[in-house]
Amino acid sequence: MVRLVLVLGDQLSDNLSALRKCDKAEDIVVMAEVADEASYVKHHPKKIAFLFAAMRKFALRLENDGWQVAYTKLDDPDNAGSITGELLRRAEEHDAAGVVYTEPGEWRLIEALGDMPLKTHSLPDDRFIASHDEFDDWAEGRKQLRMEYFYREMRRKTGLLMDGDEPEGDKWNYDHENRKSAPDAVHYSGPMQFTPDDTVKDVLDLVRERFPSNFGTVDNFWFATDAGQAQRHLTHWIKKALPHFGDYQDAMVTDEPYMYHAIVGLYINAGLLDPLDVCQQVEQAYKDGDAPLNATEGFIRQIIGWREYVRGIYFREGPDYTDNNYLEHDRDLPDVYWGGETKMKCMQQSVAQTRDEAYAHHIQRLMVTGNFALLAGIHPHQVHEWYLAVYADAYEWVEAPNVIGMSQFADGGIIASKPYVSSGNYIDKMSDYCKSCAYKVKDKTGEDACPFNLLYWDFLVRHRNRFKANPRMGQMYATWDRMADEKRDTIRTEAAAWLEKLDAGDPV
Ligand code: FAD
Ligand code: DLZ
Ligand code: SF4
Repeated sequence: MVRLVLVLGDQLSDNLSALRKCDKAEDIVVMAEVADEASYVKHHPKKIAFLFAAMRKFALRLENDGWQVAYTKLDDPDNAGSITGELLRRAEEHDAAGVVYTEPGEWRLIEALGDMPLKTHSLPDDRFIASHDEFDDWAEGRKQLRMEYFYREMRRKTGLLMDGDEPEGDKWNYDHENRKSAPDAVHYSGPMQFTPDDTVKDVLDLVRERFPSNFGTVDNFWFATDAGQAQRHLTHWIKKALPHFGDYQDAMVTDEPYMYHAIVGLYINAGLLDPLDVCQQVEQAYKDGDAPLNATEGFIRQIIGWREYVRGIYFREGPDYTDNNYLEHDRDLPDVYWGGETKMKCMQQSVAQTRDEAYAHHIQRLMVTGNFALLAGIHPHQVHEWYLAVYADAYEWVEAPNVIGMSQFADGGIIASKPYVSSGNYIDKMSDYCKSCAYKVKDKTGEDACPFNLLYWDFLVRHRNRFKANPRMGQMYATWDRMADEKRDTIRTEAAAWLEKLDAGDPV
């Protein structure tokens, strides 16, 4: 009897386990643009357009390869509105025996598929390097789940940058070479851009019409929307930007949204690029003498280290992970995250490029928008929903550990050994933003004082009981204790007044 093969919007890979399991002569692929997936958060219009266009092209690719594909467009009058609704409709239509699918990247959907009144067969998503069992075996019995040690296992498993049993260059990690501050100029014109073809144009019209009030725009859409384009972009980046990726990985420059970053997260996460293959191509550039070791190792660590590690945490921690709120933060996400007026140049830059491109690089996400949310005490679930909505590469399995764990410390330290907080000093060191900011980064108090300076101390003092015993934070508390009483009072009073303005919706 015929089986349905579900292919989700972020499963657009030829070697997907569900496709491998089934028979193109007999079984039917089901793909559907559905309101439920498009609106469980208010996704950025470019993210929706990217996925719908890539889904439509992938469906065509499967058909050309001999598959029968039942594809439902968003505006199809018979569209059931949800993945499970579409599967039930298609099962009846084709009198199907059941559904085969590759495990989705979100508990919400895993649970919904498991509850369906249909025979289901879930297969592991083996596009990842570590299986759930491998991650759990590694994690079992460890007091701290630090990424670095997991990463070394992944190096051994993949053989990437290995010289026998030893790491290439005798060191596992070259991170200390990857912290150069903002360069005067960026010598890379950014990711390869693709002119919308007819498929993309149709989708852009649909998204404009159906999601007019979502934060962001589809104007100037240039993303790759099939595997061939994504590979062309990757080849271009390896040649033009990889050599500088390491050096300026943490740097931020005004009106340079991409720096030397790869802009491959959206393509890998949707299945257009394979993570191991990407790393092997990058390793080859190093072997050919075209990229230095610090850049190559730094990049490969992000993918086989961080990417695999956060996925492991997401599935290990279970569906309630996104409810964590260890620091009991309860402030509403302020308007500045939706483009509200602000004098803070770092926030303005990071949010504006997020609105325009559905992209911000790691340090902007962690040390600008994430840092600000943490210092200001914003409810982590609201922060999580913002990140899940606004970035083209965001799916819960990767976004939630980065936001709830790494950025907001809402999981109480499963991922991070201390909260990623900093005063304006760090942003000043790593960017040129402060030079043209209305606030003064050197001012610790006073009308023009950088809000990160005020909020940094306020955060530490508010949470002193939680962090005072953390050996990595002792020095910060010692500095606070050495300050004159009067200065400490001023900082706290001014921080409270600044937060009051934020809450009142006044431009900050
Ligand atoms: P590059 O900087 O060029 O890095 C290369 C690749 O390494 C990325 O494409 C990605 O696949 C991987 N990578 C790097 N860092 C991480 C990380 N911390 N976790 C997982 N993979 C990583 N990444 C997402 O893919 N989706 C998200 O929703 C997401 N949300 C984030 C939220 C916060 C608060 C933070 C701090 C980080 C988040 N990241 C997320 C990780 C990282 O910021 C993005 O992967 C990266 O910015 C994507 O841009 P890029 O492709 O240019 O990456
Ligand atoms: C993110 C997304 C969106 C916006 N729309 C769809 C869709 O219409 N159909 C679909 O199959 N997938 C979509 N996705 C991706 C899913 O939300 C994703 O598969 C789950 O969140 C699991 O990662
Ligand atoms: Fe951001 Fe403060 Fe620098 Fe302004 S002075 S850009 S608010 S860190």
